Amino acid sequence: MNIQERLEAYLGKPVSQASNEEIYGGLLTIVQDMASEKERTDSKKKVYYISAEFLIGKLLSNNMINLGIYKEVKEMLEKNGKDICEIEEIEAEPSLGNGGLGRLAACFLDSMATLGLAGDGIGLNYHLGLFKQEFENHLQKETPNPWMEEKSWLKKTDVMYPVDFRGLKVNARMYDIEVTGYNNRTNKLHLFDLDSVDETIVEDGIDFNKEDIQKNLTLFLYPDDSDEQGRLLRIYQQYFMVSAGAQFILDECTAKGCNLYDLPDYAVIQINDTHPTMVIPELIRLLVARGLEMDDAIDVVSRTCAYTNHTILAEALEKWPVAYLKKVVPQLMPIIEVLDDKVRREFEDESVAVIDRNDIVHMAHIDIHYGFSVNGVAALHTEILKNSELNNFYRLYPEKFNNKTNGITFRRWLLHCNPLLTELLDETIGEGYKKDAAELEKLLEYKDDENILNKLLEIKHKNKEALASYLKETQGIEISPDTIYDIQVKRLHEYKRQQLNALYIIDKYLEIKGGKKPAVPVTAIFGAKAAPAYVIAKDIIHLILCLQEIINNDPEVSPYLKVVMVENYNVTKAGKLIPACDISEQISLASKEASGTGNMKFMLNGAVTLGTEDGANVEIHEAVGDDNIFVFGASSDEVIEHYAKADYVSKDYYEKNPAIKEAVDFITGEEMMKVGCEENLTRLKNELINKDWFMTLLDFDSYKETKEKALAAYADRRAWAKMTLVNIAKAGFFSSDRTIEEYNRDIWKL
Ligand code: 26Q
Repeated sequence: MNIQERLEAYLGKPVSQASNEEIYGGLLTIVQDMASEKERTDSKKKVYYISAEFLIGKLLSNNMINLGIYKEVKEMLEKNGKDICEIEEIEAEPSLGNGGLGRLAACFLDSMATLGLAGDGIGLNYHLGLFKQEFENHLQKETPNPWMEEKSWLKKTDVMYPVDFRGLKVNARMYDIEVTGYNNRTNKLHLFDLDSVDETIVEDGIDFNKEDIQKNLTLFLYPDDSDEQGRLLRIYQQYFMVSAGAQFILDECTAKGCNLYDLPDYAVIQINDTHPTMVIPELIRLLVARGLEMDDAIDVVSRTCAYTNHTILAEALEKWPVAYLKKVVPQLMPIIEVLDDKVRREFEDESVAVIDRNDIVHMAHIDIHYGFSVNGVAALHTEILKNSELNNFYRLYPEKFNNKTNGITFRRWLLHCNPLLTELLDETIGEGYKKDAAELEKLLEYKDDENILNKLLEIKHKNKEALASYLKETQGIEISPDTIYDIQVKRLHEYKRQQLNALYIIDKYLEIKGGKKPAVPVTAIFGAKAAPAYVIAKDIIHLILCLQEIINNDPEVSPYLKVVMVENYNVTKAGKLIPACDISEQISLASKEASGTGNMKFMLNGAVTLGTEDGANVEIHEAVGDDNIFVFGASSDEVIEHYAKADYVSKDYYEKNPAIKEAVDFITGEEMMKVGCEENLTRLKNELINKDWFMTLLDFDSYKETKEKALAAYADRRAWAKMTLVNIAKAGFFSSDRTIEEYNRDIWKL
């Protein structure tokens, strides 16, 4: 049976007479069947990538690409008067992650399956993904984000594990999602859930009763900061995940003949940041319960677990009060005490203790002492871990530390989201790059080829047109594809400095008002969710929305400058924004962005980076050379020194630099007060003048100067096309296939 016959057999009618919903349902079933008919990757040793987040995004098209049927389905639908894009729209996005860390986990699953490595994901089946963002009165409003519909990718299994909390026993049920590799076998993503979760307890917005664990355990994915009660619930979630996960791992391994002492020959557990760290004491507990001596159990687990660090922001390193752990998982405390004791007997240094003098458990310290590998996610990040943030540990265990620069899956971030560019690449350099990303370099041979350069410009223009119509349809905002699309999309955080971009926009607005018109008009596009409890981040969103209102409605300015804040930025929207981008804004304060992965997606799609020497930007800079990137700002060494000396005073910049003063004052000026909220804007302005922890004003001049250079460079279309080409050609290193090969070579050794 071909696909059409298969689909019609399912539908019981011709494709041409079926609704988009029916076709979606049919395709989902067929793809699921095809995936489960595929052979599973298998080997004695297996990776368990355990993570509180898997930001997998919509799966239909991705799976069809990986199974090699996308083109056939697309053409079959066309023949029957149907549009594959409209069918994609039906699928709800599983937003089971906050941002970079969760999306990385999803890219890694794709690459492990593609490379034929036995590697399963273990996580949680949140009923509601990261909140949906709506804009109301220029403010972010959060609403629930359900994704599990009648037809979804989840397969309910009969696999259940008991999980004990203080005074409460529950059962974790395993759900599976098939992970298809590109032209290869499949792996699985195992998501644990509780049968008793009750979605009706969600009240107004995203509030809910936090007491009844049976009803709310896997109800929500936690946005990256929350209140007291929320934090307690995080411990419940984390333990639920690791306890069920650990039991599952032990079951699988013993079924393959593992005698528990040889667990490291059967399993390697990659711990994605500290969220799953309790898997270490939990595994030890389970091994002891199965008859191992404590010391043997600790030794076995220490040779099985490896830890990835994704952040150097001190406030993001998880620390749990002993009192909390006692309240939720008292059975782990004796083990954590033994782990602390061993460390204290071996090392005098208080700073490497597991439990500190204030009775706080440092989760990362457990990972480092009791795991065999510690990795950072970009070269600079790993150096900072070794030389400052985790230096005390590096001196104890230099051999454990290694770098694994992040990557992205080209199947989603090129083949799926940019079919025009994919086609051009296929015609120009062949299809080898789809399995061996380094082959993209073949494109360099064409860097003076007029024909290819023109085609790159044409493709970008078409992608910009497509984005313009999408934004018109979804948000009623009109933008012109003949302007420069300057895009900053990522979570909203002060360190990522959307506020720096906003200050530049104010400065530009004032210049245009003063009669200085830019040579090429610019469209500044943002997309960002702020954690609901993160006040200043929400104020920054408010600022951008007010600027959008003022600037787009000013007939004097809007022909030269427009601002768009895309609502509810998620994986799906990323797929539409990234291929249309000219300038990729990667402007975090140097030393703060561990890696970034959006920077890689933009580069791969032919955008030119405007960025600081931070995270993987440093490696992008190295790859493309000085001529194909715009770099600005204080270096990470300078920034680290400012923090050490505490000598950065933002007020000095505000008072001594008239352009800065004017832009900052504008935040609470007359125009803004007409559309915005005084409380929010005043708070934000004061924050910038009196604190500015992430040194926005320090980098303002250098940002402005470099951004002007980038905008001017755009005018020379041929030279710009060449920069675009070099960026695409050099993006191969940033394939997650390369990253995963390195994990396997250095850590997993499958
Ligand atoms: C912590 C406590 C309570 C609730 C939530 C959290 C929480 C959740 C998510 C803390 C952190 C995160 C996410 C962190 C993250 O996404 N880090 C990013 O990881 C990317 C992949 O390595 C990097 O590219 C980014 O630089 C890094 O910011």
